[in-house]
Amino acid sequence: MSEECSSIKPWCAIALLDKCGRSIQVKSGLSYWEMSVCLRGTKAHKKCYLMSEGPKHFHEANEDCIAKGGTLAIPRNNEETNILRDYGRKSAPGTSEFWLGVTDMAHEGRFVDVNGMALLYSNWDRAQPNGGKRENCVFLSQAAQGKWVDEVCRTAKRYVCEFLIP
Ligand SMILES: [Ca+2]
Repeated sequence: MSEECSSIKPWCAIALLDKCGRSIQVKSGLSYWEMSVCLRGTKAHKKCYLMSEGPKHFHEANEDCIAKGGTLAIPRNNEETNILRDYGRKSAPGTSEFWLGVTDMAHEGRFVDVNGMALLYSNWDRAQPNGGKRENCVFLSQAAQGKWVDEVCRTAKRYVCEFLIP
């Protein structure tokens, strides 16, 4: 396990695998493949998604993910949306809504990710966003097949953090 993974992100690690995918010890002279894995949560390409323990307001959820070395989850394409939905169903059964790292707090109507970057992918539900200045945070709706809905930020919801892995 790398220093960075063990100290900052205890749920990600570099596994040393042989060509058959078996975990092996590091020995000098032995060839191996490095592979990123998620010890907790689930993997989507170069990120891990991790479900929160409980519900929080958007700002608290955002702070919690940052404190853990990640951000609120930002699905970047339909494949990531599907991975996130499957993971949400398994890790938080019965939870239909969880916060994503998408907001229009800074400029009403201009939704960006929590890093302040423009969105190259969005997945709005029909007639969304519709909350105007009152609703500046975004949740994923399992009931609406993973579509996005804007919502009052001071609503307590479960959330998923994402962690970029090596
Ligand atoms: Ca808004």
